[in-house]
Amino acid sequence: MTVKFILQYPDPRLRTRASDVVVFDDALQLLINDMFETMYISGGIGLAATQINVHLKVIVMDIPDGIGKRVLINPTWTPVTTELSELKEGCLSVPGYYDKLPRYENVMLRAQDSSGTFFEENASGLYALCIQHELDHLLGKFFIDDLSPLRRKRATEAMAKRKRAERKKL
Ligand code: QAP
Ligand code: CO
Repeated sequence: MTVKFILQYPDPRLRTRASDVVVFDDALQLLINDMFETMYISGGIGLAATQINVHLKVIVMDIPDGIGKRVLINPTWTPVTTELSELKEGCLSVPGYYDKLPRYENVMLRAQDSSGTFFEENASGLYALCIQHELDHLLGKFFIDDLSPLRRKRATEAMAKRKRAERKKL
């Protein structure tokens, strides 16, 4: 297993739209393993292949609160209720920045597992939020895109501060 480099906002490669997975082979299994390894080392709960510069519809998650590990291939979701969530979200590609966005509290997930079998699942709370966040990555979208200019400025400043701190370490 290999820990991959996670692209950092505003890397333009994060804007790439992912393609469907059509072959469920050993290479896909290797990619999934590397994604879990990369996510765990970085202390994340969700990672989209886009973030390691692989532009396929593959997401891994390990959600606390009893949900656990998930592999989502070619996923889609639809809202189940109009209720919105109030949770803060973060992103391994924008470390150190957390914010609340309007997200659905309940969604229906439809995806394939690592062997290509379709499954459907009702998701709520943190799991539903993570699905919506990670699916955005596959579309080349980003959780800070829709923020007000003021909050986006805060996010950009948090990233710049972190970059300065990293340079000092070298
Ligand atoms: C997406 O994000 C998510 O800033 C997954 O310094 C997050 O795993 C969906 C992380 C929250 C729903 C709720 C962020 C790690 C991890 C950071 C992550 C950081 C270290 C983010
Ligand atoms: Co993210």
